[in-house]
Amino acid sequence: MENREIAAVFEEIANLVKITQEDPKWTFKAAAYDRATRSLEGFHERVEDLARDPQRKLTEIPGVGEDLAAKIKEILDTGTCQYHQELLKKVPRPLLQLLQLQGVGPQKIRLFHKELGVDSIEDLEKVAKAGRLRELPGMSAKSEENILKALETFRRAAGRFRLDTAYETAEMLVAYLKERKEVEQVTPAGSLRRGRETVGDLDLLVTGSDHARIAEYFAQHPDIREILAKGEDKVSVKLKNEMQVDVRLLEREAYGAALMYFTGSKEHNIALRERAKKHGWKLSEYGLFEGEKVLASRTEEEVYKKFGLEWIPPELRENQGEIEAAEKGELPKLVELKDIKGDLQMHTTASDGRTGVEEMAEAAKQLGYQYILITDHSKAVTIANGLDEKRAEENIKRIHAARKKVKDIEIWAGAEVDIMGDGRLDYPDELLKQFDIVLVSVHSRMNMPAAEMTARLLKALENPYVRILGHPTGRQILKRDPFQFDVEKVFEAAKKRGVILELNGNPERLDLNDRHVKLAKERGMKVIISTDAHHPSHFELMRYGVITARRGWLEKKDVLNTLPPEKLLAALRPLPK
Ligand code: DGT
Ligand code: CA
Ligand code: CA
Ligand code: ZN
Repeated sequence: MENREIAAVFEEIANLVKITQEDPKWTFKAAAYDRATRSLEGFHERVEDLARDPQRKLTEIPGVGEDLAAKIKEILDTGTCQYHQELLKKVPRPLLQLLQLQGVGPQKIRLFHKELGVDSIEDLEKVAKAGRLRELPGMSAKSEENILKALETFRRAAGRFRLDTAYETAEMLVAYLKERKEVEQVTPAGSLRRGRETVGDLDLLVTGSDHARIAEYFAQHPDIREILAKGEDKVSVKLKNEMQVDVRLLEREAYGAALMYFTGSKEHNIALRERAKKHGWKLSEYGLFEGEKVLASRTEEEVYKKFGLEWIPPELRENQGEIEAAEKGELPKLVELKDIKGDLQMHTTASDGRTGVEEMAEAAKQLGYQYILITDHSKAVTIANGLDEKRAEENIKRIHAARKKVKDIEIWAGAEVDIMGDGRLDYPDELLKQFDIVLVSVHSRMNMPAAEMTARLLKALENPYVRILGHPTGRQILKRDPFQFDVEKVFEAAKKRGVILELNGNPERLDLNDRHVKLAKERGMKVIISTDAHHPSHFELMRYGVITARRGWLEKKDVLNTLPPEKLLAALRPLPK
């Protein structure tokens, strides 16, 4: 069992305690479970391994006392916990779904449930549309409108999963399938292979010697909730995490054609089929045919070649000009994970990160990075324990001290400085000038009208110390829409001033998104890809940033943190004298 699965149970307990409020000490209890949840999510080793070690104790985990240690043990042993189950009986299941709405927490859920008898998302939608929420204590017409917006976002997102969730699930299933000796190849296709920011369902393509037996084996996976269809060459299932998986068993001879077909996108496939038609050919999941004759089918390269095209990387297959570029031999040579030489946004225990500067630096070195930029939050972000001026100066000293301890990597002192509502920065210039690199971003008042937000961003970019604009649109995937502003204007101003745009590679954000990244490239701008790591393990999220950059057609030269340290510094906006 993974740490985050245990953490998820604790998180739900905390929410249930806050919704029911039956326990006389509920605030205390909820806080304890909240603390333990965070601590489990950030714990540096597998809790399951820790539990197995007779020399050690679960109470080594910060925020975990005897009582919570017993609960963890129970979850590890039985997969569930009595206390959690009892709490669940007190709350209608669909009510908990409300937690997925942006800006709706346990307190509001309790309020809606108690005052208006809301038991589900559907109920909430009804009372919100009837204008009944605004009358509740602590609510207003504005907060009611926000709930309606959150409902709309939720409806749009329903049934889709974040790229990282899909990736992890696919990796787990691929490993499971590969355990069987009958299985030869397993490749995730569909939107996952194209690296889309969200994935509807997983499409796994399998070749092997005994289809029926492989299908039988797959259908026994313990994470399957329901088998939707099972034939000789296809199994469709719904997993316990609600994700649908289509497993297709294929013939080796047609693997390339099938891989192309099921990778999509549909638009890309349609464009290729049109091309086939012009030649009097037919393209299907079984191959490229002229009459009965197979022209190509075994590998993707062969099929593309027959069309006179270079092989097209899956991330580009959206019919956005990639076929034309392949025809001219002008496909971009896309940036790769191994090109990345450093990470330029991360947080430490000074603000809301979970480890210190040295641990982050050591971990970065392990990845072969040549530099990192520490960017703890500024004071306006109180929930992330942002640093006031005095603590920021101490943090700079701490970062400088770490340089002496961890060699062979540049450790730059930076900050993620908040852009205030009026576009001013959260720190004065006297402090800003002490950082090596200043990154700025918006974390508050994201609902302001577009014109006001545009002015706010433009004002922030005027500050001569600003060198990177962090997560420029503020969106959180499947959770929070981007804030509204004039993207073209802000890009133009950033370019003029030499401010680099961040592609925040954290899969919760992917901000800039693929289209904005492509737009930036078309405007002749560079980006940096960062992970916004709060723990060394988050450095791995770089892969999602790189995938998104690839979807935006970026090459190595378009991404500044592929440069060695001195070249990167030279490419940033020059600092005032
Ligand atoms: P998703 O699952 O919604 O994130 O998106 P995809 O792209 O994975 O779509 P999915 O799972 O419906 O189908 C997988 C691939 O199969 C898709 O990318 C292209 C191919 N495909 C599916 N339906 C059609 C179709 O009607 N025509 C063509 N040409 N290809 C299709
Ligand atoms: Ca799919
Ligand atoms: Ca599918
Ligand atoms: Zn941020």
